Amino acid sequence: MDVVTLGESMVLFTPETPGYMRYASTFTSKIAGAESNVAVGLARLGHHVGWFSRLGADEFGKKIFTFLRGEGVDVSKALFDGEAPTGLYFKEMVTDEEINVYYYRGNSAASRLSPEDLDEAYIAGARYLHLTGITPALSASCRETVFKAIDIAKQKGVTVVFDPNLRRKLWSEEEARRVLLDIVSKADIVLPGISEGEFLFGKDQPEDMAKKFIECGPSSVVLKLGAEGAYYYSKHEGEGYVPGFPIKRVVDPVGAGDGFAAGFLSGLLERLPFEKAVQRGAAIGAIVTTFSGDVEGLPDRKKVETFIKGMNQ
Ligand code: KDG
Repeated sequence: MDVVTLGESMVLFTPETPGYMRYASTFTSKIAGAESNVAVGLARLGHHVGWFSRLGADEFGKKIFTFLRGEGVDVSKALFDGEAPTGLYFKEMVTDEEINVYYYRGNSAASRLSPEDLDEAYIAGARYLHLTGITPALSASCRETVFKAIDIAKQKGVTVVFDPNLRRKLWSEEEARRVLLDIVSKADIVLPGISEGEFLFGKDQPEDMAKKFIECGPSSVVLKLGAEGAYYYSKHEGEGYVPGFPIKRVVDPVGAGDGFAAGFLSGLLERLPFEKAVQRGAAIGAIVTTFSGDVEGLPDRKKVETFIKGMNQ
């Protein structure tokens, strides 16, 4: 495997009409979950990627499994749990500016993921282990799973890539800060958004904030700056700003960070210069915002290359 990732995937329901969900009568169902979004993004770019989690042994679990397998993600390590349901998530597009998410994932099958579910050889066989800060927020056993996966990766020389993906609805600020910083200190590469950096370290300029991340332990940090692009700092690859890609209209920003992670990781896998890997991340993040749904806009190689070329002309 090029990349192995783990974490909860859910069925996503979106009302077919804008406005408050209480007035919606028809919903579209899609697939979501930060880690599987990244996996789909990498698979579409032609990489070998494995994702695992616990899914409910129910129709929604089967829907997620089938979808991810159809996208070319290796799901051979995914587990079906007969004791708990697949988590659900609703995305309410009230207006272009107001988007709300509602989770129905407490005690879901994925929240029962535990360290015993980890296949050491599977993780050890990957070049990168991708993790997010969503999984440790789900339950104590999920948190232990994340730390055990990091231990395995570190013992086996697998590079740990961590996206803090702060989800305030899932845990208290204090706990989130403590656990996310602990994971940052163990990761090799971190991909925070600027607001996550502010949450962890307080308001700062990107250069100073990046230094604070590096002082915690990682060798590289890529700070996502939204429409402004990204700032990266790497002990071995230098530093710099990568401009954002202007787009006409943001349709749905959810999933842009996962697209960024997929693009960036694919650049590293292809041994592109670090700056070019960040640029590919920024390009895919931008493309994703122009589609409704968390994975629908993830591009194939031709599309992202054309997009980057078009913007650089
Ligand atoms: O990054 C997008 C994810 O937030 C979305 O797909 C759902 O995993 C999800 C979550 O926990 O919010």
